Amino acid sequence: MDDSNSFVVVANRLPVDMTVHPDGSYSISPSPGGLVTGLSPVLEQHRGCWVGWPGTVDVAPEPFRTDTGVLLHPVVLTASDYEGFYEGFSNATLWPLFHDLIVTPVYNTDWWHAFREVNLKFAEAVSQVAAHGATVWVQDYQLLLVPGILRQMRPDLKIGFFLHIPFPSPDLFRQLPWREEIVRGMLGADLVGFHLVQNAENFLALTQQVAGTAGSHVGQPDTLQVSGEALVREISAHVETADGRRVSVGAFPISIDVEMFGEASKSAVLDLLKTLDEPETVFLGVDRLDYTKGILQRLLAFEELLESGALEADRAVLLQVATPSRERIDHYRVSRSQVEEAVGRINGRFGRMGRPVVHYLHRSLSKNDLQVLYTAADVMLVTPFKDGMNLVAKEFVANHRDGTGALVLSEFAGAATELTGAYLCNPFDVESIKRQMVAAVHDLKHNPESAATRMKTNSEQVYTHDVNVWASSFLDCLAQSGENS
Ligand code: ADQ
Repeated sequence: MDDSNSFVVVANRLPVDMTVHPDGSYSISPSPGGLVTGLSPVLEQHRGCWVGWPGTVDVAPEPFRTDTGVLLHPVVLTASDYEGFYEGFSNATLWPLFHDLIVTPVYNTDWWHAFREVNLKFAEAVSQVAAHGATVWVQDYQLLLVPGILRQMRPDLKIGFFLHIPFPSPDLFRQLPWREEIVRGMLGADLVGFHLVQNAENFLALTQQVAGTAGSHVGQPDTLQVSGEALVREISAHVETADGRRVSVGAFPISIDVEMFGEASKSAVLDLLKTLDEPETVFLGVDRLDYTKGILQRLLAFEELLESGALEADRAVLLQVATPSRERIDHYRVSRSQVEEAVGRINGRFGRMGRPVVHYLHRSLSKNDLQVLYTAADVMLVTPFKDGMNLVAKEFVANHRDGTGALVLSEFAGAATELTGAYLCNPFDVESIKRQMVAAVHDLKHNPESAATRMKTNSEQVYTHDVNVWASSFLDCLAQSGENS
């Protein structure tokens, strides 16, 4: 067997998009997203193998190796798997539930059955490719049942699970009609990892509350110990499962590959600023178009600041890049039309011919183009209602290691626990976003030293805690898990 298979990552999506052409041929291109951004460098280093869905229904290419040496093992999903498992249970049940009910989750038994079936498919695919005793790293909320299924199929494997989105408080999680099955699925892992201590604590509390894994079945977890300075890494507590295994639980805040986000080419930045008519202040938003990201709220804040005269339409522009996402789900369609209506309205009210105040792109950009935007921006707006971490915030600050620029960041983004030099706002309160936008612009203009100190604090944090620190702290902890059972 290929020695890559001693390290296997399994995620809903492969790090590529596959497009099938009318003549039956297909093409493959890299696909953006937080998970891909976080994991690609790690797999490239390990020359590991990635099991996942290639993004087209009913067909999948044979396993193949990427240019960077990662072996990709596609899993075939049918159109009905996609609807029930992905659009349904993953994104209309779990996603809103885990993001604190920003929209109401739908509980649908058919979707749950599809979720179970597809988790079984993924587990079977891993079971076929993983070498004896391999380390398997299961990613994210779409595969919550995979650790439990794999544990039964392949007790020889070392299994880690990492959740990329928030883990809600037990009071919310207990709404889920299939809560016991999900918790038991997660406890199939040797190590369950979250971004934040709060997420890990929610999970630990839940294991004691949910019938079937609680009380007599599960021992008291250890208290989470914080090791290191203000921030939490490599902390862990343990849960004893009904079958007497010891599952470690910890917090591992994900980060970025800083090498990829140095400053952009000066001439490309100057060209962009010229195209924008040399504004005094460039605000920037970069998100998947998702209702959790608070894009509309930041547009409203910008609009109100123009209306009140706190910002001048001749001097400020807002660039908003929104990657198309989950477009067949109602709430995503509604979000998109609200955002696009607001962009049109604001430009109608405050733009001039040839000089819009909001520049809006609804598409993915290359890392190079993103870098140009990050470097050109004065104030980055990251205003999610809830976000596991938010890598965009970290990418922006990595780009401003020289201390230029300012970050306005939601206090409900996981990144807020680490980026202590950000201008923190409450995205549910448009006044709060406005206040912090104004404070950031004011400091950049009138208090540049303080602004630079704040930005350097942020970038220092990201440069000293990059994606390699995240991956190696999780994998070291996984290697040690079970040793003291
Ligand atoms: P996401 O919700 O996708 O990730 P985020 O962490 O911001 O959110 O990652 C988005 C990634 O996609 C970034 O690397 C960004 O550069 C890229 N991206 C966004 N818009 C783009 C565009 N228009 N063109 C090209 N690239 C674009 C989920 C969780 C987060 C968590 C990550 C990682 O929701 O909370 O931080 O996983 O764990």
